[in-house]
Amino acid sequence: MRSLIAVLPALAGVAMANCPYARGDSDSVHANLRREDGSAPGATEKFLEQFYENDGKGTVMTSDAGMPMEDQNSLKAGERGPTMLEDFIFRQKIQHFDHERVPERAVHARGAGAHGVFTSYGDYSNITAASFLCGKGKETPVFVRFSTVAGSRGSADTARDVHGFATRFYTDEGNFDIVGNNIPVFFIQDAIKFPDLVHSVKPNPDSEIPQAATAHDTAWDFFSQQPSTLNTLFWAMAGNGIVRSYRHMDGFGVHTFRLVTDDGKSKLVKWHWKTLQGKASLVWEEAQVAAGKNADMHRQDLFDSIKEGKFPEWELGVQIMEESDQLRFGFDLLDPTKFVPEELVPVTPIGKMTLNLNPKNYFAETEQIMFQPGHIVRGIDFTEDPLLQGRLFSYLDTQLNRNGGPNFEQIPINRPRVPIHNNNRDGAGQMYIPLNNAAYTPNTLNDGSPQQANQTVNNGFFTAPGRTVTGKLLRAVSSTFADVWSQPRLFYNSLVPVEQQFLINAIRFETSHIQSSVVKQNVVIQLNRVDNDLAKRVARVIGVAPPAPDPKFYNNNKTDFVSIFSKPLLKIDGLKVGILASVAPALGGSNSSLKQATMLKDAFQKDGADVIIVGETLSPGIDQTYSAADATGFDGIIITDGTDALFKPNASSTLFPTGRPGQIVTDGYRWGKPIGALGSGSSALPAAGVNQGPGVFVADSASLSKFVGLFENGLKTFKFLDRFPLDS
Ligand code: HDE
Repeated sequence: MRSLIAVLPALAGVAMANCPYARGDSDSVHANLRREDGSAPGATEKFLEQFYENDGKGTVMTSDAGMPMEDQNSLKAGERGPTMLEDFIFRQKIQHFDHERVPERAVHARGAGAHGVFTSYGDYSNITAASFLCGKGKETPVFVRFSTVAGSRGSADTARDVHGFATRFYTDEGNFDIVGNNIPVFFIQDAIKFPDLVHSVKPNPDSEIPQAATAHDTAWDFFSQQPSTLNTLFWAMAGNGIVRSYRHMDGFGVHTFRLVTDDGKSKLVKWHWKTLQGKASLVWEEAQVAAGKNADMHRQDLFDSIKEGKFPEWELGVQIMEESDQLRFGFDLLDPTKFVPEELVPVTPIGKMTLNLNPKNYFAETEQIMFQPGHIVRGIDFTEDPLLQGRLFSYLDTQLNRNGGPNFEQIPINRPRVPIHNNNRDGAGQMYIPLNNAAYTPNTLNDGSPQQANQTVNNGFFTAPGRTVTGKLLRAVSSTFADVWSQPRLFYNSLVPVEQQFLINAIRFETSHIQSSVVKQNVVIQLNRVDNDLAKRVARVIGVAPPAPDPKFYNNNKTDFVSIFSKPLLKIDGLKVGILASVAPALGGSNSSLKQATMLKDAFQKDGADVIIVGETLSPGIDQTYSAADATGFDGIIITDGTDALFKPNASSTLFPTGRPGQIVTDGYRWGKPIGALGSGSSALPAAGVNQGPGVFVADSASLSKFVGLFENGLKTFKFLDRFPLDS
């Protein structure tokens, strides 16, 4: 009795002390919920709160099984080892570490994601029964993951590539994913060719070179043997392949889908995400340098913008077409290598998406989100597009491979925001404790539950009732998919001359890496079916005979919706202005330069731009040194008054590599960025190779506010195209 009394308070004490160690302890979690930009937690945090682990502050280290312990030294036999097999603490820690990785995505391995909210502009029940679109102002939580395609998880963000734009809507009738890209077309017309496409663009099997690049023989061998790739290839070789940031690109569902009303009437649609920042792209050399200077450029841009409360936004729109329109436009709406020019079918905006919350843990959220085109909801349906049909298998299958078991929908980021009831059971990592012992349908022992749901009963998903499919079984491409050359030409015709030049330069760069003369020749044959001038300009550089025109392939069609460089940005939010100052008196620098830089910083920041003041040393007021700064980090560059000595060619100092400040200005100018110079700073321009002209803003220090206004317009123009020479 005595001993029991002695033990009980002790046990109670242990239990009390253990409380704060528990994962998800509520006080710490609430602290985690506070948003970095100061705004209130939204529906997403309220849902995820149950999964947030506390940050561990003030707690005691435990094993995974909850036992308080130390983990800094293994258990050894004697001071000088060896380690004991008995050391379960060592084994658990190392085993968990050994299994930290899951297979990276087979494609789209490199990416970044964010949470947000989608708001419907109206009640669209006249075209779809989808509940997230059935009310003006209706909000639905979303998670978006942007990506590149070919590179592995650690590859550089600015590799030239198609970009993924995958959106999960956590609707009140289940999860709906638009697993799209930033290009409205795809390389192939049948999913069975996807492994061929991917094997050809991935690094060579023997050397595993090159990383995240199509500039090699196998890719162009496939492209030229499979000309359905040409349309997507042209989009990717133009600015869409090297975007300024994820915020500055559009997204597309690519395939034609169906919207279906409650009473079963269907329309065909193409999904569009239109960036409300405006579209912007890098130039190739800039993208290449950025890959070395900041391989995380896009990931960082997204994370920082959201952290600073500059929430990126996109408008969701649909091109709405009738079932009878399938062959109306001169191509087949089931062919994913075709886009519908907006002149033919305008995009109807139906809602807005705002990304307003960064993940709290990259692996748990961004790495573990598992999208599927098969995540669909009532009111939306597939089409017979053979690429889409194949994707419906591939994504489900690949998630099983990545997760190692079938319960991946139970992972917090994948969980729907509605209760789940079905008879799927067991499997590795089952997170629920099912209580229904009649795990089959039909049953009487569980009152027939869970009940079935369909078009008329319980608001269930249903296939559009009007869909009919008949035909002989055959392995062949539809004859309605045959013309693969008109649309790359339409795309090419629609670019301004400098953009056409960029595209040609890109193809020249890529094809210059081809070793096989047969492949080079085949590439020129296909390019010539798009445009003879383009084919000749490429052929000249890669040593292939110039081809004769092949007019039966050519058209003069154009669309106004594909050029990137000819349109100004809509906002300057989150664009980076580098203000070059000098604080080292030995170089002629002074506090007045820093004072001016600070005044400029205030003015630009008020209008949404980010400002980085560059100086020789990280003294107060300086954000970055000349040792670290680079033109790839800035969308516009300004030289402050009194700093000209810094920009002399070969200006040297013990504080930065020789010539570095001037190189920043030279590169920024060559890459088309707005350049500003104040007061005597303007005398630095000629030495840096900057010619007066569009996008070069020179002012005296007395007219700062007018200068800021002009420079901000320059940021919106983004790239000054007259600086890029055209082939003569
Ligand atoms: Fe994908 N694709 N894909 N794809 N795809 C994958 O699924 C596949 C296609 C797209 O951020 C994989 O979860 C096949 C078109 C995005 O997590 C895989 C075919 C479009 C993402 C897969 C296509 C896409 C993927 C790899 C031809 C634009 C990243 C990991 C039929 C409409 C999603 C994964 C994320 C990812 C297969 C073609 C977009 C292997 C078989 C067309 C944005 O399942």
